[in-house]
Amino acid sequence: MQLTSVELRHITMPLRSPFTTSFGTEEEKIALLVRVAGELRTPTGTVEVTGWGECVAMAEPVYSAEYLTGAHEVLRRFLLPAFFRAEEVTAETCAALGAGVVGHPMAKAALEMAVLDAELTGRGVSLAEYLGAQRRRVPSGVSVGIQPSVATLIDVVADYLEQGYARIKLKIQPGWDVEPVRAVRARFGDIPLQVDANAAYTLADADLLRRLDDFGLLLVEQPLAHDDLRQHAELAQLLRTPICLDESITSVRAAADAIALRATRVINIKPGRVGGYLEARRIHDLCRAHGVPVWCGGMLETGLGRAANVALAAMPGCTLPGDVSGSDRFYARDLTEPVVMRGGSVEVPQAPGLGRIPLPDRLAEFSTSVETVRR
Ligand code: OSB
Ligand code: MG
Repeated sequence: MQLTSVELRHITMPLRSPFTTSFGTEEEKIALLVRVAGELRTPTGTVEVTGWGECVAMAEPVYSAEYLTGAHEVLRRFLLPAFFRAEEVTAETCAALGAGVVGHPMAKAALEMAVLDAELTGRGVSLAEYLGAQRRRVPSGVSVGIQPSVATLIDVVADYLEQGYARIKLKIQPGWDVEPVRAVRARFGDIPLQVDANAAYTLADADLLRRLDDFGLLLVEQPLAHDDLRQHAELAQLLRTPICLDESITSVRAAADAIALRATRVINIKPGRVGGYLEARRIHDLCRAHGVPVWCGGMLETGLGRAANVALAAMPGCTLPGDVSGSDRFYARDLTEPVVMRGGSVEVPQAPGLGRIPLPDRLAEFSTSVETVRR
């Protein structure tokens, strides 16, 4: 397609409850939506198409170096001019068009997602079909933030288990690790359980982390810093619990290095963190070839990104439940028709494109600013 205009829209949505990790507390969801418009050449002529992307950069650079207004700036000043200069933009050429910009995978991913949505919608193909996803439903895991007390945690986990969630992930940090895990195991028995440290430990904490081995966890996610690949490899020698990397896996090359170094036995794929769904698919394929289980991570996406993640989670190598919970885990009212978790799973969207579009009234309600950039 040839791009004619791109809208950069900021939205703010209330969260049902604050979400606390080792890097801070989210009180509300702030997102940057990218809407591309262009002309798509098809065998029967040229059609006008539009597509939506969601940037998962957080308001502050606490999970990765990117942050939302920075992503907006990179898109407006550097990526969009390069994309507007191109005669032809396809999802497959987005990475090359953005290659002159170092880093900023979340900004790039949002733009690629919008181009992909426009193309797939124009051709009547669903993202699931495009990715080669095979399942109609995927198991739904839930990420549980750090709670004010163990008693509260038990209530929160009990509620998610009652709703049917297929796997529980507990956020941990120094001072909130062995005790909450022990309490959840003691209360709920042999449920599928894993933990996520968001890089809050160092190798000096190996003895403490080894105590988690007593609890039969599926995995421990990103215990050490994002650039501590070698240290993760050393830690892996000391733990029985499989290490799963999240923040460290920024590309298919990083994934290959982590596997080769034996720094990770499982990989969390987040399309935003790796520059888009195409790189996400390459990581999936690499891991599958190496017998490394993968699962789809989450970044508190609105229904737009959530539906797209469900399609990724339906790929054959995603053999562990992802952080693809129902919309109502975070939002009383989502931006789109909700993603619904029922009986521990969510349905893979089959509609053309991402499978969801913003509801016009919700979009108007949640929007805080819109900038339109033209060719
Ligand atoms: O580390 O997986 C993470 C949310 C924001 C930033 C980082 C992470 C998370 C989650 C997933 O834990 C939450 C979700 O979208 O379900
Ligand atoms: Mg994580």
